[in-house]
Amino acid sequence: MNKAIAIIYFCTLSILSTSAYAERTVLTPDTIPAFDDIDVNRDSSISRDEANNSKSTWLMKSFDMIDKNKDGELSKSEYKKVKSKSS
Ligand SMILES: [Ca+2]
Ligand SMILES: [Ca+2]
Repeated sequence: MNKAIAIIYFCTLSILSTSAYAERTVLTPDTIPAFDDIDVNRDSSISRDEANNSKSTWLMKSFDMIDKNKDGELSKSEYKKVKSKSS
């Protein structure tokens, strides 16, 4: 009995994690937050902290993808490339 419950539990878990993964592959949402709204300290780049504070799950997930030169910051030009791709 307990074994059956455990199997159901793990099946449910794997289904949930699969759908979460599928969501992560979405590259650009319908609405991308404005650069200036995320760049809180106005240094013309978006830090990881600013991305996390933006409440945009898309931005948090896509941060590494957008950061082409891997310096841990999103420059305005890096961000613009994503925006132009979506429109
Ligand atoms: Ca900034
Ligand atoms: Ca960068």
